Amino acid sequence: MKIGITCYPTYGGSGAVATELGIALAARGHEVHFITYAHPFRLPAFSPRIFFHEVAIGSYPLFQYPPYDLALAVRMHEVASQQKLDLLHVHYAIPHATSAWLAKQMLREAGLDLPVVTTLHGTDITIVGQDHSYHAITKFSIEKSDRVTAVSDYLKDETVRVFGCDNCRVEVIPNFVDPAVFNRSACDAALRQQLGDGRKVLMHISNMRPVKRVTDVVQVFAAVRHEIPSVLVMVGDGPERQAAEIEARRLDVEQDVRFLGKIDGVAPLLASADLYLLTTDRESFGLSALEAQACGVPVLGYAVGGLPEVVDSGVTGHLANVGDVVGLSRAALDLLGIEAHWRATSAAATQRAAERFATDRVIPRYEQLYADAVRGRP
Ligand code: GMT
Repeated sequence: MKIGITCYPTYGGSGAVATELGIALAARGHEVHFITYAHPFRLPAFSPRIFFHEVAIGSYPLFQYPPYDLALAVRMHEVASQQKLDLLHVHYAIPHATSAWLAKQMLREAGLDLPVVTTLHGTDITIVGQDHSYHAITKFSIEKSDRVTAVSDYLKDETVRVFGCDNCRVEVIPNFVDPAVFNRSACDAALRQQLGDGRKVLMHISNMRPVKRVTDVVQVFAAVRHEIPSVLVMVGDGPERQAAEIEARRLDVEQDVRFLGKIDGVAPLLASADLYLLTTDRESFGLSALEAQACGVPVLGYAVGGLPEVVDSGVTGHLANVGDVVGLSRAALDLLGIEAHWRATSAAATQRAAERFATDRVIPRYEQLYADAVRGRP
């Protein structure tokens, strides 16, 4: 098939999933066309059967806010007709599902039907879509999509609850991971040595928005650091990075916290970690938690949103109530302090990731969905 994919190209889970999906589809023989304003961060410079179409956003003195959603719709329309796309798959509803609907209407004028698949990822439903300024258009765009998927049962339920969609059948297709890439045994021992100097390595990866509660990560680390020689490796960047830095200074652990900034290839980093911390207060899935588990890294986080669908608390990690830093610290100390406990949890994490979320298990579900959408099957 010829598949158009639109996503945010910037550092974050929805862009990562969309890009990994495109790469996996191309590896299975499909032709994939990315349509977005910049090269997606996880996309290699060249891959067979993968093309990138940049969206140019015209400026004009009247435009205090240049209308990206319109420029995107124009580019979608152009790429779909020139490349004869079979289908458009948009990731993150706002504004991508709306632009896709516009492009679909424009193509209809030329007698073409372009099925649109929308994948809901998280804050497009749990935060931004609930903002009054976007609520009605988000609901409309979801209802007008030919197929809608959500990355967890939690997100599906939230979508129905928040939008009360009349016509939105949401299929849950979870995020996925390639166990050959996110693989602890492929870990570079030198990198591990460099990150931890023989100390335990705790890790967090995110775009550090307020929802991630990164100061909780630092607080858990400080409690661990008090008992066990360890370092905290913070990957990514965002508005809350400074708060995390200030918290590290306040707790007098700044010399043991390393901020690496945005790094695309996180597999070797995760494979060097001993514990992964994800303290979001409403994670719809937690892609980085899945990638950590695939690398045999036990995950500590909060038992909210879709994270319990990814992390089996007590088996592949530990989930506490939101804000229970003490509970997470205790769980971290138990895991790091008892070698046999860590080994069993690490093995269970790898197994769960491979058995439930391996790329080869999940991608055929998208292929089936696409085939049904193109055939117009319900
Ligand atoms: O929704 C967001 O916060 C942004 C989004 C992204 O683009 O980074 O992340 C969401 O999508 C990921 C991929 O499906 C999920 O793994 C994340 O859990 C989800 N983030 C949240 O729900 C906070």
